Amino acid sequence: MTEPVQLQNLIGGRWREGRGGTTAASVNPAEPELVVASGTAADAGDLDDAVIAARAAAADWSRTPAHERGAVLVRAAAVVEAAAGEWGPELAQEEGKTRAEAIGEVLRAAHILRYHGQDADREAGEVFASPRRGERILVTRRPMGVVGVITPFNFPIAIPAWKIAPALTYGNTVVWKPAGTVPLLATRLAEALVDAGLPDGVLNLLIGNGAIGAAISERADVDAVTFTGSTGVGRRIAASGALRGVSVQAEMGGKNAAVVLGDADIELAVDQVLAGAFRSTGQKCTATSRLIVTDDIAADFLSLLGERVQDLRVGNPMEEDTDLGPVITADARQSIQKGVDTALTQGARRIVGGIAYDDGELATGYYVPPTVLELSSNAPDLWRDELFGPVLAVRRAANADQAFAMAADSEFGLSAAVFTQDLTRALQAVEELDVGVLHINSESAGADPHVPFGGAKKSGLGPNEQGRAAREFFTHTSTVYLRGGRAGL
Ligand code: UN1
Repeated sequence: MTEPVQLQNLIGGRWREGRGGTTAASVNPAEPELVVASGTAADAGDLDDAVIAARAAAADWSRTPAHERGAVLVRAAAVVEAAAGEWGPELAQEEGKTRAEAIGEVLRAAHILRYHGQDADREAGEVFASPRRGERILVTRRPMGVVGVITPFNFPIAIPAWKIAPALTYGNTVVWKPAGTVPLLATRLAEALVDAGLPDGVLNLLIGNGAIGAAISERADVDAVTFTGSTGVGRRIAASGALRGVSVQAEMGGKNAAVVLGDADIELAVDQVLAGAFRSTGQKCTATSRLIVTDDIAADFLSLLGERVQDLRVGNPMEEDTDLGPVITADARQSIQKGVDTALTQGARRIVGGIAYDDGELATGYYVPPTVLELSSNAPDLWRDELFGPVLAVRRAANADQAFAMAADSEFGLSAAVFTQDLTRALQAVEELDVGVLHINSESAGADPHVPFGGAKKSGLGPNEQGRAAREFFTHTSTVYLRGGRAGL
């Protein structure tokens, strides 16, 4: 990629410059001097236009048969799939995950679009008997109207797809603000939907920084807002929505534990913990950031894990043999390193990593070494705080009961992974771990589009995403007391 790709906003079916006058650009976090894409940011006036366009398109789109709405998504899925070889590398350069993961994410976006598109031909409500003669009670579903969609950097095309696809199939129109660091992949998804025949105004894309996202969440004429990102921003959006009577769905932080019990298949557990902690450079809300190992296997397990982490190749995500790319920004790198330094000051034991790169391309790019720290009981911060980077905090447990209690020791409850071949222990984990997503013998990250996704405890607010759960947020019920209207029948 030599010249930056030119970006525009999509408002009312037209691609146009933002009127904000400020530049919205993404840089390559592996080589920050390289601008990946650039355009003019949207301003408050553009947001007004986008909401007006989305409102104007809402009535017709909501009356378009669900089958036709779904067909647009199925066609968009084909466009995205065909472009994976091109957009995957763009994603790797804009976000920093490896090329293979990036191509995988583009294909995942296609899968999500196809699932929701095909699921449009579903039953559309329920019928209840009535206590009155000659009457039926129908519980039908209506779209919310105009939905604000605010998406994070870490899955620049898959998370937008998993919010926008159900928003659209359920008959809503959308005003979308992607993270300022990844406008190019947002543009690609919008292009795919336009190519697939989405009518004008049904999806509006605004590029720029967080101010536009905040402005979306402060409008009373947006009917619902769906957000994925940090806990602080999610709570502000939810508070702002509550003040204005706007529904909010917020997917936020995680401090997800992997629990490895003495009877686990060690090779499998090491592979999965590595994947959970270090794929996407640890930048997933579902990433494994805490590891609890029982004493009987701890020494062997940690020494094998340490060797495997040492062997991970950190480097440019576009190179074939890279395992870990950079994190998204210099600020992210700094705050992750600060979290590591604090843990070391508090007495954590360094198993591997932890020392910032100080020269060469790993220092110029926003690289953070994959790090595993064993915590003593007085190193509380790293056990509690989400760093959103390639850092794994480890503790040992005397037995399975203590291990599950340690896993539960978090204000968050997004995901967890438990490694055991003992069915009784696996069932105990199902009973005791209060999480939205539980993986038994697989990594803590990963989610399919046909089943609910969302966090327990402080990880999420509002209804879950995906599968049937999605309709709880993107529609409301309308209960119809239905009689024929002719007296005596
Ligand atoms: C995954 O685990 O593959 O922001 C998806 C996130 C989550 C999605 C995780 N909302 O990382």
